[in-house]
Amino acid sequence: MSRGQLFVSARSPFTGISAPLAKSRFVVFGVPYDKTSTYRSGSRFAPGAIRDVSANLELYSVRSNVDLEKIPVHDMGDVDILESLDGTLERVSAVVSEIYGAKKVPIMLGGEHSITKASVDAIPEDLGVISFDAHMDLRDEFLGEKLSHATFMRRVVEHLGPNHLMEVGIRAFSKPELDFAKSSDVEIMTPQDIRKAGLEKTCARISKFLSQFHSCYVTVDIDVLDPAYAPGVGNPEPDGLSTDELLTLLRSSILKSLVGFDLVEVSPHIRGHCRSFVGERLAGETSQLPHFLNLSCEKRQDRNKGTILRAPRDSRKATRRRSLVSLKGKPKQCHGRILGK
Ligand SMILES: [Mn+2]
Repeated sequence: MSRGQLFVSARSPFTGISAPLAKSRFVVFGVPYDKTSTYRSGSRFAPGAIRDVSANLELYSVRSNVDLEKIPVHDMGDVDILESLDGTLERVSAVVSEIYGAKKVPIMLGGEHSITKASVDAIPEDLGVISFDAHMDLRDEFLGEKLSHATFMRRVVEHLGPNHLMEVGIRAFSKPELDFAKSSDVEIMTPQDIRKAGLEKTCARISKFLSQFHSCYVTVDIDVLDPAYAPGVGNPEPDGLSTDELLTLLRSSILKSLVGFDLVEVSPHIRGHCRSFVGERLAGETSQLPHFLNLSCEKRQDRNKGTILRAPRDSRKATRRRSLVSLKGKPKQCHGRILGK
């Protein structure tokens, strides 16, 4: 058993099917940790909730015209977290290091945002980091802690250098964070900047930034979205991005040089004022992950084979196939959408 395997426990897999590790370029794992959350904690429940939703979503992407069912993705399970932040981050780094060492792309489901530091630390590359977030998370310390969900990005730029970071969708920060960002080379884009420039020019700016580096890492704090689209977050901030804006900007961030991705701060138990919207909202938040995977694979397939994929004529048939057939060809029970609903 490897060191990484020692620190994870199996879970019901992402999308309902886990492809063999050897055949998968993407490796999903969860980190159910939210101990440094200071407002609405609960992101420790997100890895399980995201998997539940993913197993009940259609996997065909209208945006990228790619079928996630065709993309082998391995789900390692969840990191067995510790009480201490340092100990948990050490385990996260060990798992990411192992995935990276196997030349695969880690897809990490948080958990709170501090885990991003452990993931970035484990990837020894000339990294450009794109952070989609309402917050800068650039405080030098917060509530007496040098490392937490509110300070981790300051530690990341101390490690990589401030010119390696672009923060997109930023609209909540303290004056010292703003002063630090202005006096260093951290690139910041507010929702107002994005709307003034337009999505096309913003995508070009992101691509240009990433072109300076050998590899790229993308982190998505779900609170980058407006609370109207994603109310279940630890620290909601109004005036955020729409789902369309985020997915469009992600498209320009997902390059062939991508070496790591994470989605953090989803708090699935926060229901806002209308319980009936919970499932829909969570689905909206988490469905971005399949889209991300599709976008990444689309470019690879186009490059390698010029593959043209068509939408299934009967999506129910596709769902049924996903529900009943494992990648090994043996019948397998998993969470499929109930046919006819
Ligand atoms: Mn945030």
